[in-house]
Amino acid sequence: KTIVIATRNPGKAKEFTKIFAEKGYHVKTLLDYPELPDVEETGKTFEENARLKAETIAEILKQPVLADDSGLIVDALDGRPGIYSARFAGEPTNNAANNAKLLHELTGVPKEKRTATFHCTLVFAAPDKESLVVEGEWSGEIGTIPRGDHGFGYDPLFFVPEEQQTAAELSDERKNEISHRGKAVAKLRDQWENWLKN
Ligand code: ITT
Ligand code: NA
Repeated sequence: KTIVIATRNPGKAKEFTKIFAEKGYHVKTLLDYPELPDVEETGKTFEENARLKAETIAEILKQPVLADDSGLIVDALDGRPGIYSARFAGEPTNNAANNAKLLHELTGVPKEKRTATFHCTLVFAAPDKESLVVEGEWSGEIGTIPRGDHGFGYDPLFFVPEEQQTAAELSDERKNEISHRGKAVAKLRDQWENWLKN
């Protein structure tokens, strides 16, 4: 059993590989298909961008494809970087520069105003089917110093009050249990095998 995920983000690829391995699926990502095009994310919402990625690649491969569009919504920044999280500090994605820019923009903002939410929209597309869409969110606070070396992206700055740790200090297993992506995958699990059959 193989599942194709339309991502070139190595951090996402690693999380999905682990999540689906537990369900008996082997994950392939676009890192395994270097010949496939980069899908331009021209949408205005997470769902539009996830649809673009999943539906374009499903059409090319003629098989079911899952895509993830995700990002960090920071309240003190009126929701930025949001759908632009990967390219906050410019293209190509530079996680260190993104984190530095986030800290810089929050200079002087007190702890109680540093609330933020990770969002994940997953779209599962297959040729000649209406796509399946699920989402998950995870609330936290933006710290002032990066902590931890697990995970990827903004994880070292995303403090989770319930755990008293940043997302990058959590084990990979724990992050997958409680993260925006983990929650979205849990919803998908309830629906996708039926959806694939119909
Ligand atoms: P693909 O489109 O190829 O999947 P991408 O990195 O461009 O890769 P997105 O457009 O969905 O994907 O951008 C998501 C960005 O949001 C990602 O690069 C991180 O900066 C951030 N992000 C999403 N989920 C995250 C997580 O679990 N931990 C840390 N940062 C995350
Ligand atoms: Na992207």
